[in-house]
Amino acid sequence: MIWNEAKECMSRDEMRALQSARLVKTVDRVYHNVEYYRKKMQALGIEPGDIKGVEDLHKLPFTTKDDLRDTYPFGLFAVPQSQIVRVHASSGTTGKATVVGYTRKDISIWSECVARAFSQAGLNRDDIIQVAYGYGLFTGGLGAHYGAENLGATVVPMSTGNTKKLTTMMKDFGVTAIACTPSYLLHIAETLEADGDLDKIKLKAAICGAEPWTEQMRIQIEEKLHINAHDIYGLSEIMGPGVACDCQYHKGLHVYEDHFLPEIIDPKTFEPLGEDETGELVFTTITKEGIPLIRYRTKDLTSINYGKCECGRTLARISRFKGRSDDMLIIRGVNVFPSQVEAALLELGETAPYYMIIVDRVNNLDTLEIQVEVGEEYFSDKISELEGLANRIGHAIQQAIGLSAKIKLVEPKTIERSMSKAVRVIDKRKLV
Ligand code: DLL
Repeated sequence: MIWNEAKECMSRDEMRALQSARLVKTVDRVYHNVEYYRKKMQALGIEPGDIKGVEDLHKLPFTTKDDLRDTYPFGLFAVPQSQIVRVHASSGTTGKATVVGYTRKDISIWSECVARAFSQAGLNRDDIIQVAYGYGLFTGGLGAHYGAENLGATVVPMSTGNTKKLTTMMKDFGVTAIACTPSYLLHIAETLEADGDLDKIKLKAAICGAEPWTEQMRIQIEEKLHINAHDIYGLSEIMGPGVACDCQYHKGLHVYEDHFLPEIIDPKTFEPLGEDETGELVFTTITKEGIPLIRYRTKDLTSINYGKCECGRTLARISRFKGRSDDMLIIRGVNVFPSQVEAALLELGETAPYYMIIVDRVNNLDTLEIQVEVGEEYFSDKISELEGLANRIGHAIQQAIGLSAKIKLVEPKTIERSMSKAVRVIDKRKLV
């Protein structure tokens, strides 16, 4: 079923016309209602009338997380506070949190977008969806919750924190779908397996996101749990989960372009890039009332494709994320993405999917250690094979990232399990 066929299957010309009309309104709204944007546009000599459609998008200034911090907490809101019915905030590792506000209409559009994503995962009102993203200021829990309700499904609002209770309810309630981070789902699968419960569940789909994961990991989850695993993307600044999601063909994530106008730019020159070229994803929200953002730089690296999908949708598709322009590690002058290490480990297929990348600097030289969890048997009857396995991993990683790494194999459950976003990199160089 296509949730909103009228919007998801329109021709490129129709979509562009809709986006243009909505962009013009948005620019007018932020110019008149948000002093910060008005000043930014005036500094560039732009007036709302200069923006006649999508073709003029490049004239507009970018917005970054710093702009949200500079106007903390409500400085970019475009409506009076009395019209804001909810705020969320992203955890932000440095500085102040970035705060976003939603009007009643924003919440309604958000829940429709998430419902579209769930419907792309084959779910409908007959499903029982366990939401195991964190509830609270993070957009994951409430975003998925409202979307599942909008779909008409039965929601089990688990949040994170009690995996045993979650698996018990999953069995007892006959839960058919789960929404959580991919790393948490792996932990849930591990718990089910340890308790001998894998064949006692009715799960058929998972809608995972909020952190980077690889296609190999998605397939591993599917095989372990005998389900379909979908990739859902979003960010609090733009809305939360439900900005894009993949369909049953898993050939990219459909962007709900009737609400979020995407661009791919070169993160160094800021020049727009063409179809299928990898660069930084930038969004302009074209229906948001609470905090409309113009050309928001997500720092997420991906490419975009405008071809029609096998599912029938014409919505642009973004490819699986290649990381963030700011989580890229530079080790001994080489650019390294944590997802490359993960892909190499999973491809090798001899270890658990838990790893930690530790970067340090000794005598002005970068060091790279990768800790990987291996099966218990390597610490008992297969102990003589430990060294061989470490060598194979070292070789696979060298092939993947072009750098040698010290491989430290650790016992099961050594690496901390995450219930939200997994921390997979410790860069000690930054702590000095
Ligand atoms: O993580 C919203 C969300 C909740 C998305 C639940 C999906 C599911 P933030 O906390 O603002 O919002 O973090 C946004 O997380 O810029 C990406 O770097 C990363 N991210 C989110 N989804 C994916 C994904 C939520 N599917 C940041 N793949 C984004 C890779 C993702 N990275």
